[in-house]
Amino acid sequence: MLRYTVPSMSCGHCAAAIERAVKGIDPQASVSVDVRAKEVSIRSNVEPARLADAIRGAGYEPQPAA
Ligand SMILES: [Cu+2]
Repeated sequence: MLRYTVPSMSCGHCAAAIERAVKGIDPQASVSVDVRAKEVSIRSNVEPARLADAIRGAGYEPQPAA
C-alpha cells in the first residue's frame, strides 16, 4: 500500500482527478482518497514513481506520507 500526502487537494473534484490519473496508468489499481486528511492510498503493482508522475500530470504534487 502506497500512501501520499497531497496538500493541494481540496475537494471531491481533486479526488476524482487523482483517482482518474492513477487508474489511467493502472485500471486495476484500488485508490482511496481522503480529502479531509489530504491523503491518497493506492494499491497497485505499478512502480510508485509512475503513479506519482500520473498524479503530477493531473496537476497535484504528491509527497510521501509521513
Ligand atoms: Cu478540488
